[in-house]
Amino acid sequence: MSKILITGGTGLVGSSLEFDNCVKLSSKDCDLRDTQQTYKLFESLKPDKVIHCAAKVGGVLSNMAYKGDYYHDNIMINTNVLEASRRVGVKRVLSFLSTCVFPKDIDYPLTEDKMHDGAPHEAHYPYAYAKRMLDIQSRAYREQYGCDFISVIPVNLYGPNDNFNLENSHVAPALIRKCYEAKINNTPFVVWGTGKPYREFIYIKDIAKLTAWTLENYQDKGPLIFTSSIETSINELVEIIAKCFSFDGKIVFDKSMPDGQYRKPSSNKKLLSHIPDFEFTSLEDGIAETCEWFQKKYETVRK
Ligand code: GFB
Repeated sequence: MSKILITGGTGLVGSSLEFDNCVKLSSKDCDLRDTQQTYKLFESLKPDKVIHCAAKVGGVLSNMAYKGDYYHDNIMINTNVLEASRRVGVKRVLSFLSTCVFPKDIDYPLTEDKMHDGAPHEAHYPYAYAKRMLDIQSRAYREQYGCDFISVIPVNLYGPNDNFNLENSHVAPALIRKCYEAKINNTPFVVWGTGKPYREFIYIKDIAKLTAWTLENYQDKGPLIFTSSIETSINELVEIIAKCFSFDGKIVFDKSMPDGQYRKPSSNKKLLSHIPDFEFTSLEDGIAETCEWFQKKYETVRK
């Protein structure tokens, strides 16, 4: 049976993945920014397959505040993980990118082949370029060494085990926490920006299923976008979350906070050409499950 190594094993994606004979790494096991530590670890574990989820991640404000860290940490982690995998002869690496890799000024919908066709949005360009290089490194290693390294591009993820920190989390976990706390403290529910931007969201349980399928079955060389292609405005997300907590208090839009990119609609044409009958969890159901989980685990969630 193949031994599967999951980097970022305690993060939102890594914790959702279940395989027999799998090792989940966290930053406590190894600092993947450190080349020698990474090589040593891969030499001792000698995995057959790697699912590379480890990254420095965060929401729009954190990406804007820590540009150097987002670039450095991600470019080091990615370079080290792919090179260590090549050195120990890993048979397949599946790396996670993000739809923020795509160019800012480009015809919509975003498709896999448009990744390098222009500059990414300025709010997250260091993270975006570091993630784009995963695609370049995978392609270069495939062409020079014959490595079977692929990548997937999920839209905005959410679900249990997310990071609920208000400064550096993504929008869904941030709004779940803010709405819940506004409800129990009888205070306003504060939303960043105008509420007008659109995002596509994907539930973490759908990501787990799609990842398992891709690791075993995907035979294409290029990246694959994971999305239902349904756009939701931040306003609509606010309403869904407010309904889950029966919140009927005041909702305030803090326009001093950034909106980030207005839209980034992406195509699931390629995904559905491989898995035509995949059933996505609706945003209403996924958010309801996440709110229920959050309420139960409130004292111990990552925040
Ligand atoms: O999820 P998010 O931080 O990142 O923000 P991006 C999405 C939208 O939600 C923005 C709004 O328009 C925010 O203004 N928003 C409203 C909030 N309230 C909040 C809040 O309390 N917290 C947060 N965080 N947002 C990230 C990239 O972009 O997407 C990353 O910066 C990564 O690099 C990630 O790719 C998936 O969708 O704008």
